[in-house]
Order: sequence, then C-alpha cells, then structure tokens
Amino acid sequence: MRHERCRICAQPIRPFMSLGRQPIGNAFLKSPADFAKEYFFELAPAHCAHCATFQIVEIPAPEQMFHDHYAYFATTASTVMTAHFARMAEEATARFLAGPDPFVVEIGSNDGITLRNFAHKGIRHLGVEPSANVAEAARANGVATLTAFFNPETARAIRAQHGPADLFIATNTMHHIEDTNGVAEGVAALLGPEGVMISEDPYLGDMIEIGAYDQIYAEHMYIWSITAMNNAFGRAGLEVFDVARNRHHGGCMRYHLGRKGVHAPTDAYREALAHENALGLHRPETFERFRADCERARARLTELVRDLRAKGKTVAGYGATAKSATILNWCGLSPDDIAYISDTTPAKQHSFAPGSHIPVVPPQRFAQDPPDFAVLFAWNHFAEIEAKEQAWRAKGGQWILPIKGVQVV
Ligand code: DWN
Ligand code: SAH
Repeated sequence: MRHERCRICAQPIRPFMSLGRQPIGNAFLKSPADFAKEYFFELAPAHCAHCATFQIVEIPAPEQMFHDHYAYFATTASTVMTAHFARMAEEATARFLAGPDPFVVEIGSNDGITLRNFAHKGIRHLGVEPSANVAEAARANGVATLTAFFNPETARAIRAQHGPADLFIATNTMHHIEDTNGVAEGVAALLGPEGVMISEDPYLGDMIEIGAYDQIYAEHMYIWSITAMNNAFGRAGLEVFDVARNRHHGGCMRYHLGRKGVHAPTDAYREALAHENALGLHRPETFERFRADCERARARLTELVRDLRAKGKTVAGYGATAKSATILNWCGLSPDDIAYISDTTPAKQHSFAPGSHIPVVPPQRFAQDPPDFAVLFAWNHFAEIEAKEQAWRAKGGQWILPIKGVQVV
C-alpha cells in the first residue's frame, strides 16, 4: 500500500528518489514457474520533515514478507553477529537485570540468536516472531517463542500471562514493522516501571555516509535515527537515554529507551545526538546528495560488470543478501551479467534471486567454479568473508564492492 502521509506523525510526505520496480528482497523463488507470479512494487524513500522519520512510501503486506518460509536465519548468516549478540546479552544482563526473577522479551527474535543466551542462564524469556519457520528453529534450540506479530494486543496478553518485562529487545527489527506507534504502545504496556528497551539497527547517518542504498528494501520500511526514535517512542511516554554505535551491517545504532524521566541521559547519548544534528539529517539537501551518490554507484556498478563480461571475465555474486535485490533490480543485472550467487543459507540455496532470477547456489560452487570477480553483496561481513576466501584471493580473485565508489579490491 502506498502512503502519502508519514506513518508516524501523519504529516504529508513525498519521495526524494525512486529505486524503481522492486520485488520483495527475501522472496527467493524455488522454480522458474514462480517467475510469472512474482510481486513487484515501487521502492521510493521519503524523509518526513516533521518527525524526521526516513521511510518508504509503498510497502507490501506483512504477511507477504514474514511467513512460514522466511529466508533469513540469523544464526547461520554470520558467526560475527552471533558473537555480537552474545556480548549484548551479557552487557544487558549485568546492567539491567539485577532483580530476583527478571523477564526478557524480544521481538524479531528469529531463530533465537540472542535469546538463547538468556535461556542458557535460566532467565525467563519470550521471543515474539511471526515467521513460523525461524520461530520453530528457535524453539528447537530451547528458546521460548510465540509465533506472532508484535502489537499492543500481543503485548497486553504477554503481560497478563508473564507479568512486566524488565528488558525488551528489538535488533534489526524496528525497521521491519510498519506500525511503529503500535510497537511503542505495546512496549509501554509491557515494560515494568524501570524497564529498558534495547533497539539496534542500521543507522540513518551511516547509510547516508556510505551510500548504502541497498539497505532500503521491502522489509526495511524505516531507517532510524536518534531524533526519529525519540519522536516515534515519545508518543508512548518513552525516551532514548543512552546509545552506542557499532560497525555491523554497515553501521548500526543501539538505542536504550525507558519511561520518560526514569533513566538519566548519558554523555554518549548527548554526544551522539549533537553529532546527528551536525550531520544535517533534517535538511533536504542531505537526501539530494544521497540520491546523487546512489545514482552514480548504480551507473558505475552496471558499467563495470558489463565491461568485465565483454572482456570475457567471469562474474559471480557472494552472499544472497536481502539487500542485493535492491542493487540487482535497480541496476537491471541478470544471469548474463552475474552467473550465480553463492550463499551459506540452506533455505536460499537452489533458488533464484528475487527479480533478477540469478541462481543462488551453495558455497561449493564458488570453490569448484571460482569466478574472476565476485560482487560482494554481503559487504557488511567483509572481514569474516575475506578471512574465509584467502585461497581464491591468492589465485587473483577480486571483490567488487557494490555501493558508494564501487571499488575493485
Ligand atoms: O535486517 C535484516 C538483516 C538482519 O538480515 C533482515 N531484513 C534480513 C537480513 O538482511 P540481509 O540478508 O541483507 O543480511 P546479511 O546478514 O547481510 O545476509 C548475509 C547473507 O550472506 C546471508 O544469506 C548469509 C550469506 N553469507 C555467506 O554466504 N557467506 C554470509 C557470510 C558471512 C558468508 O561467509
Ligand atoms: N533479530 C535478528 C533478526 C532480524 S530479521 C537479528 O538482529 O539478526 C527481522 C525479524 O523481524 C524477522 O525474523 C521477522 O520475521 C521479524 N518481524 C517482522 N515483523 C515483526 C513483528 N511485527 N513482530 C515481531 N517480529 C517481526
């Protein structure tokens, strides 16, 4: 459905660019017979001048994206992220779970990548995860998980059954849920008086800086900032009091929120907010510059791949990320340009990438049929992947980094 008004504050919005006709980024196709039925929509980002929320104006229905064959299994996607969330659980336990019998709720809990750390400590926990296949994987790992979309009704039912939550976690999830106001209302209903919400996802300031237009796709209907989070959650009596940036997923912000006036704002929060204000994320020219950066990257990547192919070079893709659908479909790249995409996720292998229909294959293909060049669609896991592919690199294999600058390394 296409929106002409901001989903947070209802003020008029209009897109500052278009990324064209796009499929659902994680909707991998099992057979060419599925190609004709593929869903497409216009991917057009806007930035609300009133509440600062970066959002896409047209969104598929949630049930089209989150269901019993969701393609992303967080635990198998990256060992680095698994360790990252284990550290987060340790830090949050020490800082926020001092009470006698704490209760932790996580939305977007996926296959239990984070909650498993609380389960192993015997801490009461509950995941809320609508994608039934990954929710089942979590339960198989001993993580209590409700297969449901989080909303105010779910929140009240959880509180009635389990009592208030001391900690509410949402990593790489708040940009997946259209009804942010409903989530904020649910958090306010579920959290105890001193309860804390931790939300972490790609930061708008970093996306703009590195030109990561591939972070914009059907599931990523928002890209958050401190100002926008405060505006969205402030409506439910919550506020950001602490933040921490990290380099994962191209640059994420971790927001700590609590009931207004309960937790003292930290210096880190004040410094990050001042830095954000200096970035000019509220100025239209910031998004005009971003649009120009993205259009240059699109032209450069398409020209580079076509030029290499004209010279008889082989080009493959590495990491069938959801992000890659935006790149492949906006650039109009096809199996003639990129022969295959290697991916470690069993649920993605032996499928066809959304829209481009490039075959997605197991990593064995990359080893047995190594390309001259590989477009690194999982650029956000560069260090982890570079360490794995030293043999290919030693034989002259080169990465193409598909966003801003489009470097060959
Ligand atoms: O927000 C989201 C993030 C957390 O995960 C979700 N909307 C969906 C998903 O987005 P993504 O697919 O862009 O995430 P990743 O983590 O960049 O996906 C990495 C992909 O690359 C996975 O399919 C696994 C694959 N991979 C690989 O083939 N070899 C990853 C590594 C590290 C590797 O060595
Ligand atoms: N937390 C993991 C996985 C993030 S992927 C990580 O940080 O890697 C985003 C997850 O949010 C998916 O598993 C998706 O099914 C889930 N999700 C989407 N809409 C949701 C909703 N309304 N309530 C709870 N989870 C939701």
